[in-house]
Amino acid sequence: MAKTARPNTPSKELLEKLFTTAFRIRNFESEGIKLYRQGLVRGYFHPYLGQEGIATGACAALEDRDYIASTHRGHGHCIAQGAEVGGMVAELLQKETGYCKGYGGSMHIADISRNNLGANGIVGASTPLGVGAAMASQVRGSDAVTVAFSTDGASNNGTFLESLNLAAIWNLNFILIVENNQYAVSTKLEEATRETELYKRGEAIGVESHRIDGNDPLLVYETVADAVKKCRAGLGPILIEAVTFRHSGHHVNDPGKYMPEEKLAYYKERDPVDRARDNFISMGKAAASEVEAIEADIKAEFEAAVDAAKVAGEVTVEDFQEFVADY
Ligand SMILES: Cc1ncc(C[n+]2csc(CCOP(=O)(O)OP(=O)(O)O)c2C)c(N)n1
Ligand SMILES: [Mg+2]
Repeated sequence: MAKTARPNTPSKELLEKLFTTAFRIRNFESEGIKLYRQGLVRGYFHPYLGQEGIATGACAALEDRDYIASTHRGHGHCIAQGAEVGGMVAELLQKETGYCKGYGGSMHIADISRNNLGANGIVGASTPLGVGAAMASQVRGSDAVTVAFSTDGASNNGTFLESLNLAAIWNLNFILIVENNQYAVSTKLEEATRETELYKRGEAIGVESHRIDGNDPLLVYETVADAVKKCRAGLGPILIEAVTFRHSGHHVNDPGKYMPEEKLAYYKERDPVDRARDNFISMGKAAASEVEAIEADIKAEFEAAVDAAKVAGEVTVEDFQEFVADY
């Protein structure tokens, strides 16, 4: 079950990183939604608001050689893995300077240069994709670890267990993080399964599994750091169920009326971004001026990204044909 012990005193550097990443994701999502409302973003947009602690903590525990595979709610994973906000905003605005030259949009941002295998629209796909990457690392003789971010909805999907089982029998360096936000669109988890403690799915097939508070970025970091160490020592794979809740509906056009107000209030009181900020101030002894400067820089970074994307070139069908031919 949940781990609460704090193995080491976190460094100020780590606390700053966690706060900076969590705030950058929060700002990207809040401001991105405004761009969507202005009609500048086409397609879907699934906000990661409320879940920032998971991507933030997990990716902070990884080294450059490690991989991630993401979901349809992927902006946070991408940012936490170090992506350029400029390329992400340009992708949302379908500009040629975007990560996928504007052809992918919100649900397909991949950043191969940082070993981010990308977001995708197929619920549950991150698990087999991640297991494939972990297998490739093993074949190459690398100790790289792959983290697949997955979801409560995907946990009832066949590939979830099939892939995790393969990772287990092959002893892959694979960490499956199940972001249990308790809903798949408007379907409550307890309507989708009898067993709502999802870490037990891993235990059932002999995989070390944990259930933690996903709204605590430091706890996520510590749990994933420990899992990474175990994987590199040949003790993988490991499943981590991170319990959380979205702050909004399934996507930007879903008002989320089915989400109980009391529950939303409960999770908002345990806001992961506020927790990262509080930790930075209390444990990291950060001054208010340091926090304000970080927030101002991140806001300015996003605004500059929007300005640049607005004047960047639009993609064309001819470019698309050439782009596809290149690959
Ligand atoms: C294989 C597959 N089935 C169905 C869908 C339609 N769909 C899109 S999102 C979603 C629910 C997602 O819920 P969950 O997996 O818990 O992720 P969350 O949105 O909560 O992050 C569904 C069913 C899909 N994209 N892919
Ligand atoms: Mg869900």
